[in-house]
Amino acid sequence: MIDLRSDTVTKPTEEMRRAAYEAEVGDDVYREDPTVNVLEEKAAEILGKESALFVTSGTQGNQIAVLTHCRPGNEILLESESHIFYYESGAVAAFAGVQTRTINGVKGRMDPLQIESCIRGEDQHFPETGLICLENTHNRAGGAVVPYENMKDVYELSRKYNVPVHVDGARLFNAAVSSNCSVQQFTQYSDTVQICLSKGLGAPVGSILAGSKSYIEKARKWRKRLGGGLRQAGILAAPGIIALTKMTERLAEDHENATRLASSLQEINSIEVVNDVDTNIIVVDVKNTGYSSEQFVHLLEKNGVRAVTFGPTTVRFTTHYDVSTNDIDRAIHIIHSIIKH
Ligand code: TLP
Repeated sequence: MIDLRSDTVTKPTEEMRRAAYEAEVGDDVYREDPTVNVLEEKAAEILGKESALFVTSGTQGNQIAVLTHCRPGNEILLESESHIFYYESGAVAAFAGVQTRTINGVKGRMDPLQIESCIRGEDQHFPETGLICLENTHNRAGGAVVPYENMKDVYELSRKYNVPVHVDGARLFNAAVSSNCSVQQFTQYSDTVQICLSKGLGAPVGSILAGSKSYIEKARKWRKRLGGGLRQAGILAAPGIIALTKMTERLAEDHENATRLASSLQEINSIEVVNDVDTNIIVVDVKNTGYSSEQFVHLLEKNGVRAVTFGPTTVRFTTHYDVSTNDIDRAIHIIHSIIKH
């Protein structure tokens, strides 16, 4: 089975498994887990922030970010198809008690002028704008890189209005590798950032939330409230250290495989590749094949390829560490044969 459903399906490498086995551990709620401490220090350094916190998942990291930045009754600005809005089970409403104001982006990027026009002024009728959320790469825009120039513009205007900026950087290393720059080129234009260790970077579990020292202290309390204070978490942090220090550069291979798959899919008349394939995600529209996305995904699965539905007629493929170029060529062959017959 060639599993292209998500880069979340990657399994830990041998080295990660060994590191987990050998990890020095302690009780992290007492801040006595040396491996977690190393991961958090390294993450803060790499992301160019004062401090970092190991959290259980990307969703938890984003939720802690919103909870720490906002108060109930605040309004947050975010892109209409951002993960926080689209895929986190309504958690910002359920937990933080904030309302969302969505802005349609183009390739995942929001127009700074539109953001500015949505920031609330002083008026007793209005909620306070508590946070601007960006997502990079943008999942539903097909792994699109939001250029750091756009982030800079948003960040500069956010200073004018004193509204913090959080970046859902679940795949921020993909953005950095694709743009041939350091991750700090992006994170410098944010107050806080969440990055996932468990997607293309291959760790089994975990994300990092990074920001200022005082912010991360408050975030630590929210993590505890949410039941995310783990004990001998070094077992999980050890693979995370490898993810962060050894697995980022190789994301370029996933991007090459994605481009390879996309250009071959483009040759099939009835399939339309709808995104630009900046990174490791390919979104195709299959309506001209006569199949719905569900039928198409089912057919693929029967023939040994897994993908996910992305809309009624759209399907997402995601490349990652556990699919080789050979696997991609096999997947290409399978898809061509299914569509021919
Ligand atoms: N995305 C998953 C699904 O939840 C859709 C996927 O397969 O792509 N931010 C972004 C941009 C994400 O894509 C994801 C996961 C998360 C946050 C949440 O991370 P986890 O799954 O660790 O909670």
